[in-house]
Amino acid sequence: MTSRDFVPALIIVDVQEDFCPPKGSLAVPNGRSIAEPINSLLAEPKFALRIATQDWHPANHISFANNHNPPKQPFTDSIKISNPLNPSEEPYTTRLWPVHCVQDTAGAALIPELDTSNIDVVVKKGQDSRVEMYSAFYDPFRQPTVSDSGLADTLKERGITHVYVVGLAYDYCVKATAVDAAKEGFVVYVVQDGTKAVGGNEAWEECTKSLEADGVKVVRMEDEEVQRLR
Ligand code: VGL
Ligand code: ZN
Repeated sequence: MTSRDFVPALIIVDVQEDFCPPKGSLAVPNGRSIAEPINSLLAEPKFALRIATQDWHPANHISFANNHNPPKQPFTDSIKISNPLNPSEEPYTTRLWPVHCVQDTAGAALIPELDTSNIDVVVKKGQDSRVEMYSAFYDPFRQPTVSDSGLADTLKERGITHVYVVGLAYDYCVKATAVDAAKEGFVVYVVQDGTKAVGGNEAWEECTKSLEADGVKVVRMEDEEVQRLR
């Protein structure tokens, strides 16, 4: 690959009913409003690959507060989880959520405002009940990885060099996906017009700093990184 190669892919993360007002169980404020900028990105001619992801949980998923005994409070409570294949390794604390994006339910559907006609690949993630999976690539465990969506292989097979990430939510699945894409060696941009945060302004600032520290550039629609897609 020479430095002049530009083979961009678009990854649209979890633009699903449960993450959008008015009825989503884990609605991100103004989540539905990102459909318009995302549709205009989808129409950019230079994308070699347009991917949508869906959070796609079994009903007994570990991230649902009511699956714990005694039941826990969504949003405020967290639990310590460790690698189900290697329980002494890699424990970390993860936040619990309301039931959301259960496989084959209306809440798991992509929102109808999204123009899905030129989406090439749909990646389903979070299907293993034992692990949380914010990233569209894999769960956070490495000794070993428990669940891999195959997304890195898909991008590499197509010769992708640059990845543009949008969707929901900025401070969770968009962030984790963008950081893993950078670790996989792609040049990664998050287009801020195409994303919203669960945690409001404070979360927004913190997330932007942490993305930049991990080598992801946060850009806007009018910036040259987006304009070069025309
Ligand atoms: C997400 C919380 C739980 C996301 C998914 O798509 O950002 N957030 N599951
Ligand atoms: Zn989820």
